[in-house]
Amino acid sequence: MADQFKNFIGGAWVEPSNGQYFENRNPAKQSDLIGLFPRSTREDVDRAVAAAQAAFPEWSRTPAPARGDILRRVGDLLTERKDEIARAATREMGKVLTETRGDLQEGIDTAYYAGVEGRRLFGKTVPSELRNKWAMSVRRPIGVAGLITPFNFPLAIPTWKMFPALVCGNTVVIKPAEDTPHTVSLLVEILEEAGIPKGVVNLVHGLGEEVGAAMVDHPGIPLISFTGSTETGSLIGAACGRSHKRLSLEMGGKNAQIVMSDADLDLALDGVLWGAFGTTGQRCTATSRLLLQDEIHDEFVQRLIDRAGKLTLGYGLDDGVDVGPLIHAASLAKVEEYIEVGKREGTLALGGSRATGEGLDDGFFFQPTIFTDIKPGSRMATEEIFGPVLSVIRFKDLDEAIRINNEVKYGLSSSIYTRDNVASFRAFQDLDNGITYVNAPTIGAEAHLPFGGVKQTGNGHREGGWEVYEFYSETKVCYLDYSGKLQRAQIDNYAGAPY
Ligand code: UN1
Repeated sequence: MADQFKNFIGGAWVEPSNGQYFENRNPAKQSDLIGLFPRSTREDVDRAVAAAQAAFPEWSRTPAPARGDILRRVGDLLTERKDEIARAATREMGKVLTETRGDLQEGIDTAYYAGVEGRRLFGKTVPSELRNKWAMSVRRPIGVAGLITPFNFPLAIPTWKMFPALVCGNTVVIKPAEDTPHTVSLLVEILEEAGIPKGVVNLVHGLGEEVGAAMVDHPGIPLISFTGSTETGSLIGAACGRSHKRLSLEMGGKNAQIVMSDADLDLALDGVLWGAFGTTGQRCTATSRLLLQDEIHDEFVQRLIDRAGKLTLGYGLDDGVDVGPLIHAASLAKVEEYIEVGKREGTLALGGSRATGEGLDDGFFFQPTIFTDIKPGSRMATEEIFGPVLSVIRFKDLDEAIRINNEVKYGLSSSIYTRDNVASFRAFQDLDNGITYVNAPTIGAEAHLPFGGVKQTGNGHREGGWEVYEFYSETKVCYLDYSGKLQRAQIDNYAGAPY
């Protein structure tokens, strides 16, 4: 009998109101059933929101440094259980253990950053234009934060959203991806152990179109943070626009690594292998376009094919494995569709098929795949695939590379390999992305810097770093007039002035 997991509402682990569950299986070994998770409904969301609303007055008045203290304890507990939770994350998500350990570390970094931020949460004090009057701004919590998180960073992304929300004094309802519910259950266990008060964090498992939709529609949730596809983000954006909810969207990417002919090619090769095939290409920051300058194109492609062809596929908990499976059958089917598009639009230079053989047949494995001769503007050059598929595009000079990089609707990350300072600064200035790396791949954002993209990757907000604290709090401006008389701004201070 498989383990049956629960929701966490109002400080108690509870069954879903309808008694329904869904299966969570290992994407590398479909016969491995991890557990049954609640297939919750609107009623469960209602209960979670009610619990979060009830906890809000006390939590929002708890001093921010005390809220931060709980998150420091969460950081300590995550550190103690890092390996165990990383293993659970690999089992349900598929990426290799080194990567899930990195995922855990990103959560730990986020916890300690948030812990300290509880002692900052700066407002501003500025001079008033009037005598004997004080003017300043402070940050206030908003209410119940609704968090909807994806499968690809099963621990880090929930922490990016939850910890800043909590430090700012909000209470939380979280719905993790249905592919990776176990990791977030373990995170919530840790929050409970660290002493988070009842109702401050509520976990509702279920499907996006059921639980996620109920959260987006819920009048008791004034703020939604979502990471996932641009298509789903558009639906959420429309719904939140109608009800004037505060919304942070972090969505698709079509990230390019540019290699100039003067680059350290060994370094650029390591970078693209990690950027394109790490996490099986399932990062919003994954490298899905490789832009090569004419002079080095042929040599680089050859070396890349040699190296990529040697990557070892397998179960992420086994030693020596470089690349895990795709997350589920629908993702495999989507990648297979793009292989057909790629064959029409370019030349298949490596891979292109489902990976089979010993240890692979029971999972959603796909060969690292490279297409060359891809033209800017084509589907392979512009659409997000979210799998181990790399499109190689040739360019003549930096201006052309910049133009190609920018010719997509997304704008998350970009990378350039060069030894030329001028090219580096041109890249910082002209590439239309939220993040640009020089001599490093398109992945690898650090928890203490703002994370997010321009154009249709996002809606102007950032996660991580110092900026996310603005998203999770509202500015309140406070004036105190101790002059003892009515002072009219803009009027009395200019009375009698010659201008
Ligand atoms: C994502 O791509 O979905 O920069 C998040 C990175 C990670 C976070 C990625 N630190 O690749």
